[in-house]
Amino acid sequence: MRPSNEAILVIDVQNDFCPGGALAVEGGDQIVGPINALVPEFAVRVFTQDWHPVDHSSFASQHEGYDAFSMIEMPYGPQVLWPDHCRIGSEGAAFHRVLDVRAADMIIRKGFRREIDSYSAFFENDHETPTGLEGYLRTRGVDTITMVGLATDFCVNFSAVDAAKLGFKVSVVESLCRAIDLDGSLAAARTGMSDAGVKLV
Ligand code: VGL
Ligand code: ZN
Repeated sequence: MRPSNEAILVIDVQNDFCPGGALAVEGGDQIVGPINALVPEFAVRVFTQDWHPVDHSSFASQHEGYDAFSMIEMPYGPQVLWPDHCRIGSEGAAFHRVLDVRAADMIIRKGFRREIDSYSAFFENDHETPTGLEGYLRTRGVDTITMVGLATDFCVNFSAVDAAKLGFKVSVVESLCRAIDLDGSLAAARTGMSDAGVKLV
């Protein structure tokens, strides 16, 4: 058992990010068993769930003439347009059936406002609207976070960098993450996380 100041953050281990899903990440399902084995070592256990309304502005289907995986300028900055995924209440938004969700203390949903996406578990993509997770972790006495899940270069990356900026000690277990890797986004994410003081283990 790890000490009480350490939390595990399990990011977006949902059907749509696993093989067969709407935004499948290669090998996404391979990390589920090892994550189940690791979670019980932690005193504080938070899972995240990407959770979008059917008309979410990050969906390419909402922007005429734009294809999935193209870029668009949003009021809060550049945004990748995605295939429709993790629609609220859908099977795709459900956690992978093998993931032991019973072990979670807290499940935080993100991306539920139509106008703004949220990769990070801490702030929406404007980098200033909080999700409330910082307060949850601090009031539980957490100062150190281990992160695993999907996808390495998007939600794990943004969550890890934000947590480090907030002053948490952050480790990302790369063997328990899988990447989308869009145009070198994995390499950029690894550099960005290292520069932010995130430990890649
Ligand atoms: C994610 C793209 C869109 C992720 C979520 O979990 O990394 N990526 N929504
Ligand atoms: Zn999403």
